[in-house]
Amino acid sequence: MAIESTLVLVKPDGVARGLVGEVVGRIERKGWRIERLELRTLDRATAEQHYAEHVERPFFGELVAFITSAPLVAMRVTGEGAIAGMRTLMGATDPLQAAPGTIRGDLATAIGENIVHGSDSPDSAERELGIFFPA
Ligand code: 3AN
Repeated sequence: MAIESTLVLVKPDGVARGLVGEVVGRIERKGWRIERLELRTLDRATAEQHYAEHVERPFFGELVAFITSAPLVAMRVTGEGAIAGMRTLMGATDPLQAAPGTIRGDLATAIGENIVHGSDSPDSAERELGIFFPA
């Protein structure tokens, strides 16, 4: 497995619930490195660019409204197998299906407020890191 970088977001629900430390702690204890970390409120254009693959989905408007509603924490996380590994640490998209021990399985109940985002492939990671942390 290669050293990879992925984009992780603690979404507005996670920040509002005081779960930034919990998510950061799990990433650090896993052994990955946090190379960039920023608290910011997304503007609409950036949010639409980030979620471009979901533009046709019925929940797109809701998704953009939510992600721009309050500050989030964006991170560049780097380490062995970090892209797929972060998805495992997060758990399934629907927190009620997510395994215990995962972030979503332990800490969330609603699919629209599932605390974290992590890039789902090397291509997504490159695209999303370019949006949040352009060189
Ligand atoms: P993941 O975040 O696990 O990669 P995606 O990419 O399928 O999941 O969905 C992106 C985000 O869209 C999810 N994190 C979730 O907040 C939201 N979402 C996904 N499916 C639904 C749905 N059926 N209703 C409302 N929001 C959804």
